[in-house]
Amino acid sequence: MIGRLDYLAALGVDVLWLSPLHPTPNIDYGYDGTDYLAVAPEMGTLEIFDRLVAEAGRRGIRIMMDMVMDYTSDAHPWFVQARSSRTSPYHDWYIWADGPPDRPPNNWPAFFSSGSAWSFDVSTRRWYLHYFTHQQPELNWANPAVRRAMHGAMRFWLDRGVAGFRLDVISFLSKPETLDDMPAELLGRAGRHYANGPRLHEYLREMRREVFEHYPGTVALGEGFGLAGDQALDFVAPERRELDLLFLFEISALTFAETGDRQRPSLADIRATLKRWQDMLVPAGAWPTLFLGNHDVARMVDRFGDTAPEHRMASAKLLMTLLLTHRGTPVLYQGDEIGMANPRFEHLSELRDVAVLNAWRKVLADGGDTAALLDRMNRTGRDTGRTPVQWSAGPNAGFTTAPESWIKVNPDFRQVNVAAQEGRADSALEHARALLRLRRERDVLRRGEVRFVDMEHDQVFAYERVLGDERLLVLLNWSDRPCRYPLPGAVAAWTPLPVCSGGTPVSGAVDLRPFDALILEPGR
Ligand code: TEU
Repeated sequence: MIGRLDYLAALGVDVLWLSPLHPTPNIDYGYDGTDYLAVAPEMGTLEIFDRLVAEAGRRGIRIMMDMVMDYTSDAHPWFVQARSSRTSPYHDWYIWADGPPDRPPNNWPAFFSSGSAWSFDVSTRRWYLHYFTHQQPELNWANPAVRRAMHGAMRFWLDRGVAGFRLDVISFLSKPETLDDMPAELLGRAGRHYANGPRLHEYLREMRREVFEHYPGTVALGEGFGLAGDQALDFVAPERRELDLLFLFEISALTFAETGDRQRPSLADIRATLKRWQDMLVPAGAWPTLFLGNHDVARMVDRFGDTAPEHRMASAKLLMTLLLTHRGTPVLYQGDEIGMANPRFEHLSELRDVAVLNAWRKVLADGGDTAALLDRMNRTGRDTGRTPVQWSAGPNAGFTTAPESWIKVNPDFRQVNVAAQEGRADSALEHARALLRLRRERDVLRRGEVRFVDMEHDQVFAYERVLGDERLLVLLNWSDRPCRYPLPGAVAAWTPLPVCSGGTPVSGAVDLRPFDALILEPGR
């Protein structure tokens, strides 16, 4: 990572969000940690971590950790002690329930095809709760000792100079009021039942008081999994004194059909959701968080763009233009800046996500269709977004000098990689760099009001950014069809900024090619 900081500085990012780096059995991509105050040996040491923070700081980049406080690994010493006996002082650090060993306490399901959210522990002869795999037991945040330990862990890393935290499934910390069965209609959307428990805001306000308030300038970015957008202000309105930023999943959810398979979201839905966030958050002094990709979903160019060879890079640049010209804090996902796309996995054994391995086991046990599972995982599986960043056309795309990487490198790395795009003006990489530079130079892109100048057009997303007398018009032809788009008449002439090479101005309009992204300012 230290060796790649110059690349990130040249890209122009401000904060580097690291996936969990604590010691872990690696059941779930490192989210299942066994020591909050240490670095996994395969990742480095605390001393190396301190060097990373210092080296990043020298380049104007701050480090954000991913704090997983909803649960621990079942190999965490706390859980090992908790399950050693009902009288262990750590027993109440987790969520237990009594009942016969052949019937879980209720119908709650676990994510990742892990069956029931309860597992029976033979040593204590009690059930314990886990929203994810059975190796990820839920912490009992009603226990003040758990909260104190978590606050201590956060202060430990803040004292080492981190910028703050991405707070994993922060919406799940407070458990439902009762252990009653959840309504059948929620079984496929259990996150709704697990999120926003009765004491959640109490815990977040206490976290702000006990931790963040003592570290000015740090950031609490919550993962609002299972939250509805209209609950956002309860978390990020300044007067709530809870979180600074919140990942809302409404746009991400547009790419999932009811069946859970993938669907192409409509421009109308994306536009309406972005407008709702602006209208809801900004007048209340809150702030949107913009993202299209992360480590839990397929690549953004597959989900929101078009991977046909003639459209892939144009659509990748269009998506990056949206992220970097809309109002809010943009969170970019590694590799999206060069237009990385889903690989094609040829066999289930190439996949690493525990959710897939559990589903595979289930399909085999039920005599189901593994080919159908593979096909679906190639569209929606989390592994599709986790293949190594493609640095070069060299072995393993320059990601590792090991004989092979932990997960397959997308075979297109020989054509799509950082080295091949460095310095090429029309590349996705240089486009992202130029947009980040523009964003630094133009306050209107950071703070300006968003005006949705056209809520009807079925292929062009048009919006303005306005701050005082600064004004930019953004036109995104979010389709594989060309379009002549009329320019707003209020301005005598519009001048395209060089950062986007698309579009051909014609009198009073502009001809947009498929996936052209254009930024214009009033003519000089
Ligand atoms: O994700 C929340 C979560 O449950 C998602 O993985 C969700 O199930 C997925 O996006 C479905 O599309 C966080 C982390 O980002 C994820 O990597 C972890 O696996 C999960 O929590 C448990 O910590």
